[in-house]
Amino acid sequence: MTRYQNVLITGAAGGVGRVLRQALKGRYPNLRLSDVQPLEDVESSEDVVIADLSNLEAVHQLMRDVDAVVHMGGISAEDEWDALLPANIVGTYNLYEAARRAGVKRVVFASSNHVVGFHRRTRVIGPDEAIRPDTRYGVTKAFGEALARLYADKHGLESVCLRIGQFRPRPANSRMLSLWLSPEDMVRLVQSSLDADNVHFEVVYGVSANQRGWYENPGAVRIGYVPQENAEDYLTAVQAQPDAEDEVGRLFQGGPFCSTEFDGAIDDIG
Ligand code: 15L
Repeated sequence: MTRYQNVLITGAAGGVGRVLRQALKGRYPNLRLSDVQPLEDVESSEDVVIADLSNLEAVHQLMRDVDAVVHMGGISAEDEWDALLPANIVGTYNLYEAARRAGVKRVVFASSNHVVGFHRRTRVIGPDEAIRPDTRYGVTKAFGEALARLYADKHGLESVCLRIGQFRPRPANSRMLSLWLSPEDMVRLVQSSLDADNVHFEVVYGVSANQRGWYENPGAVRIGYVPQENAEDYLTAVQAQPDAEDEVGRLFQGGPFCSTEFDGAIDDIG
């Protein structure tokens, strides 16, 4: 028996969204799928709503009768501020505000490892470590986490913020030996986030059980997320890949996101 009857997935046409669309079908009696882009191969039984999250009125419509939201919508990489502002800042605000007004119980928010990307790879960090965004994109995800905390504390709207590592079918480079999140573990993570009891606000690192992981993950234990896959099982294939990391990227957890537009001083980044 699942906790929620009516679950909304935003960003349902994206890479993660497509996997969740299939995996959560049938598990939650009424699944609403939304994206700004059209979805492929829509079945007559699917409840699909095309909506731009930067339009508050559209988000209110989207939220009708919803119990829980899996918010995967928005831009998922570094971009110009003019693009990130409506998609990730205004869109996430609209989502939380509409959820509050609609009486939604829980939001699962797709945050990112790029909230903490400027921590060095020699460190193991937990959810309470200082945020160190490595991009404007990372800043928008930190904003989303702050918003989630505000709505949890002020309005009792529960949130699980997933600092997703690298979601890929298989690990394909050395950074993924620490950050890989397999599709099957992604599904486990979202199901645990939706089904867990006693959630107020959690930050959970969204990674598989990687031997070289960089995270302490007490939130994962609290929500009952038990990853099953380990990037180390693909070590030979990863080592066969050319090393494409640059001087900045190889030092920091955020990798190439740290290198983008970098003109700082490496030694000043503690
Ligand atoms: C992210 O946050 C992105 O959404 C994803 O596409 C990857 O690029 C990943 O980070 C990464 O760290 O490589």
